[in-house]
Amino acid sequence: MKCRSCTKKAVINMRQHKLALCKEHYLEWIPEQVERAIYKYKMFTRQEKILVAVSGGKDSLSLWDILRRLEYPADGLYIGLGIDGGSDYSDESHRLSQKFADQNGLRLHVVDMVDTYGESIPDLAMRTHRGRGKPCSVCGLSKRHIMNQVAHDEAYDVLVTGHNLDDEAAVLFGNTINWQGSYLLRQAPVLEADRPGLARKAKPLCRIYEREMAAYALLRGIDYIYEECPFAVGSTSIYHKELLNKLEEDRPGAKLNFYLSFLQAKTGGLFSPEGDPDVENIHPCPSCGQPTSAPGECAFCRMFSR
Ligand code: Q46
Ligand code: ZN
Ligand code: ZN
Repeated sequence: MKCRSCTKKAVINMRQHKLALCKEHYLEWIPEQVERAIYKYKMFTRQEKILVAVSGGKDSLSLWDILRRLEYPADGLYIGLGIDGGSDYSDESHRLSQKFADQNGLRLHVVDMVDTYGESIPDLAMRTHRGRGKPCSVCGLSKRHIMNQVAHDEAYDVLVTGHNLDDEAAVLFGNTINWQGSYLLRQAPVLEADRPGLARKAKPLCRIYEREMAAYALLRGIDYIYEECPFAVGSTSIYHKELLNKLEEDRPGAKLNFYLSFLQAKTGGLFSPEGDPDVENIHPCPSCGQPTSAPGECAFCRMFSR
């Protein structure tokens, strides 16, 4: 297969976009897509102070790389969770985050749970008995708290995370099958800092497939941690990702469509019927008298008056 932009051999075929690209054009295409999302959702500008949460994984390190290439000045924040899991998960992810920062002359803030709060995430979970043996709720809570704290103390305008489309679609799927109304309302590519002490949050990779991010990291030669956090194994969100991958296999683009249609529905007033143009414009059809939101005659009458 050939690259769509030149005649070289394509390194990736994205069925969902009907697009195949060579290495060179792919490495240009990804930052362009990210730039578009930053602009479209008004995430941040080059004049603002940006803090990227990095975990040592492919998404966050690639995001940092992309922001740098797009000339957005961004510092990093690494949170040491103290998770070992037999593979020194935390130490290794710290090492790779620091290595990336050093290689690129970037500033990395490091907050270590044990050094700063005296307890690792697994120990904290054991002591507080939250989450029945799984430390994820304690972990999520701590990460949110620390990210906000650093953003506030160091006066960053925006806190940026490497959530990709697969992450966002899985969260959306979970929230939808449980009809978590308030979570659905708050799920967005950018969340304004609507309370004092909270930073604006943005997810510039929200429209990029996980597979596309893995290809980017690989082709850019970014050294990242391959293992997932040992506590992620068997999680509901991974199960939801697998379900969505099955859907995507049969219907390329289904994941992207699921997420983007949700965003569109939200702006269109899905959660507030007052703002819904379909509800607001209802009037009796001048021919048959049935209520309709179509301009002029209802769709049925229009069909017969043609
Ligand atoms: S929440 Fe849970 Fe993750 Fe924390 S304990 Fe690991 S899997 S890192 S995104
Ligand atoms: Zn090409
Ligand atoms: Zn507090």
